[in-house]
Formats: sequence, structure tokens, C-alpha cells
Amino acid sequence: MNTDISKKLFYRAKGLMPGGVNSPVRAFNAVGRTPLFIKSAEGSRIYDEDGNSLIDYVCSWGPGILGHSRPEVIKAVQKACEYGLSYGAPTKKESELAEMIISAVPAIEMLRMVSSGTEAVMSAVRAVRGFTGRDLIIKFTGCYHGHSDGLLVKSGSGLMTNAVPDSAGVPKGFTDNTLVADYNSKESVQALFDKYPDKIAGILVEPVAANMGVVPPEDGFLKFLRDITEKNGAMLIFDEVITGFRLSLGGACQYFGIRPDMVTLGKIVGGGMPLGVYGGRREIMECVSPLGRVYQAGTLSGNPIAVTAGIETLKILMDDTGIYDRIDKKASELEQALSSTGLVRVNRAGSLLSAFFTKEAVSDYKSAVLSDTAMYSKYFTHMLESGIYTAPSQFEAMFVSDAHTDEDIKITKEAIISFK
Ligand code: KE4
Repeated sequence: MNTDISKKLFYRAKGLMPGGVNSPVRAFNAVGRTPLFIKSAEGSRIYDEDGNSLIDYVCSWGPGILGHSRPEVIKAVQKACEYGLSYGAPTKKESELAEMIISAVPAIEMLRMVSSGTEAVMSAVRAVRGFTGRDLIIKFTGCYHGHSDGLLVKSGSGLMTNAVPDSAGVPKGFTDNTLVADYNSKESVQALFDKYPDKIAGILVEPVAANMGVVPPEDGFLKFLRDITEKNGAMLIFDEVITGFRLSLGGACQYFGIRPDMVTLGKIVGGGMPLGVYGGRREIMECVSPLGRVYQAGTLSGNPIAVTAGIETLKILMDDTGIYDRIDKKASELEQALSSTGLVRVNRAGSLLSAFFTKEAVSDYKSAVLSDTAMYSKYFTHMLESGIYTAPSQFEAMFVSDAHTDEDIKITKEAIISFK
């Protein structure tokens, strides 16, 4: 495929932005290629500057559950723009979106809107620390919760892709209150509570880990986290930036039947516009300024354009919950095709899936990093040359949308089984 224009644009961008990108994984370092510069996207496809048309399974890293440029969302956003882009003042639309989220996610009794998943998680952790008066937070190796200093510890996503799980520039003191356990390891969590009795403010977890590739929770793991936090006066925070409105309308809370104390959202909730949400038990959220002493603020928080995109996206999901069965079925077909190659172990949760180039089961960071990333890179290139745009990293997820047609799935399956 011809990527001459992308190559020229990448050369120009590299002189302007670190690695030529505004988020590391986009640089394609892990797959040893020039990234495609995207010109437009519609439905299940993205179109690059060289005129290549590709079936897209990145879906902007998750927001695109409806596919790209869903007409109802675009029209509503265009209309909203006529009324101004941001006021820095409350609007009724924010209450409309908040009511929709609260009705879909009962664990959220009160919420605050911000502009990214990073902001949502950073703020949720601060609220939980403020509410409990405790400092220690447990996260899991290989999970990624955005780039706030205290959480850049043994992280997944782009840090794992670049094999640098801890970031430079984060003073040790900033991570002293971050404890790390192993995903799916009850023992590692129990050991931390035994070591730090009455000091742990909360556990922060991706209810389906999707930043070391997709790693679902083993049976009983989330229930264990719910029980041990309740027993120890700690809070359970579900980071649902990826799983929220993805696994079901009620996200992982509904999918697994677990009620955490706090939930963070991003991606789908903004319909592809910059919007994050943190929320949970009313008594925790009432600690947040201006009601309480946990400070958090944001110029563009809840801005009318992002909120409009979120409202329209959630309206479609709420009016047609059959979408979840449809995208799960499509993802299951891809899982079967991938497994039939005999080359990979596939992990899937609903419409989220990853193909690991390893013979062993992948249930945590240690088993995920055993994957053959060179083989993944070859697979990525094979798929790209076959017109399929999948995650440019072994340690990211594949996202299926409602815009992926049966024909798209057929083409994708053919590309998968032709990989040798
Ligand atoms: P943002 O700040 O990127 O909106 O959200 C951070 C975040 C928080 N929590 C979870 C579970 C997340 O997956 C993310 C961000 N996800 C990555 C993809 N794995 C975003 C893509 C990127 O970093 O370029």
C-alpha cells in the first residue's frame, strides 16, 4: 500500500511533536512502520492521506462503539456549535447527560465531568483519599489509568508497548503511596492489606484489563476485591474508561454484577469528544469542591459540545441495547478465526479482544509480556496490507463497533486466516 504522503507528513510532524504524535502508541514504534495520517473516518472505515481505506478496529481506542461519524451525533454536534463552543458556566445539557449516566450506572449516585480519562481517574483517587483520610492506593501491574504522576507505576498501554512501565520525571515521593499488586492474584492483594492495615484508601482496577492486551478477571476476582475493600474500610474504584458503555449499558458493573464505590468513565461517554467522568457514592462525591475540600476543576469540563456528543451517543445505546449482542457476536467470530490459526491465545470480553502471540494462557502482566512482539508486528503489517487497521501494539485491545458489517468481518477473517 502506498503511504508516501503519510511518510512526508510524519517527517514534518517529528520536527514539531515528540515522536511526531500527540500520544505515544500512535507512533507505530512497536510495529516498525510509519504511522498512517488519517484524513477522515466513516462507519467502520478510516481513510488516510494516501487514499487508503481500511477497516478500523482501533475505533479511536474505544470511543467508536457506533463506528465513525454516526450521522445523529454529527448533526447534533454541528447544531450545538451554532450556540457556542464553551461557556465556563453550567448548562442544562450537563444535567441531562448526568441523569443518563446515573440511570445506566447505579453505582454512580453523583458525578463530576472532566475532559479526559486521566483527569477522571486522578480525581477519583483524590476523592477517595479525601473521603477516607488514607493515602495508599493499590493498582495492578499492567493496568493503565492515564498519565497522572502517582499512577505511572508498572503501567500498561504505551508504557508497556515501549517496555518502560515507570515514567521518568516522576519523583519517587509521588509514587510512594501507590502499591502494586498482580492482576488476578488475590494473594498479592491480601498481602498488601496485611502489611498496611487501615492505611489503604482504595483499590483502583480495570474490571477487564485492556492495557496489557485484554485480560479478563478470573472468576471471583472482582468479588474478592469488593469483599476485601469492604472488610478493610477501603474503597473500590472501577476504572471503566474502556469498559464503560462498552461491555454493556451499565459497563462492567452490570456485566459482572459488582457495585464499586467509585466509577471512572471516558471514551464512549463523550462519543469521541474530550469527556471523562468520575462518580460514585454520594457521600464520597460530596467531599468534592465546592461542597467539600477535595479540589478539582477544569475550564472545559462538561462543555456543551462534548456533552452533546455524549448525550447523542448514549441515546442511541439506550434506545438499542441489542447493539451489545451484535458487537459481541462479531467479536466472537473474530476470536474464532484468530484461534483457528493456532498461532495465538485470544482473550475476549464482549467486543474487546486481543490476540497474544504466545502458547500460554495470558492472565496477568507476567504472562502477557511473554508474547512474541516481533510476530505481532508481522501480523500487524499483514493485516494493514490486507486493509485492516488493528492496534499497533501487542498490548492494546481490538475494538468492534456496530458499524462493522458482516462483509467487514468476512474480509477480516480472511485476512486473519491467511496470516502465516
Ligand atoms: P485518557 O486520558 O487517554 O482519555 O484516558 C486514560 C485512561 C484511563 N483508564 C484506562 C483504563 C485507559 O485505557 C485510559 C487510556 N487508554 C489508552 C489506550 N489503552 C488511550 C490511548 C492512548 O493513550 O493513546
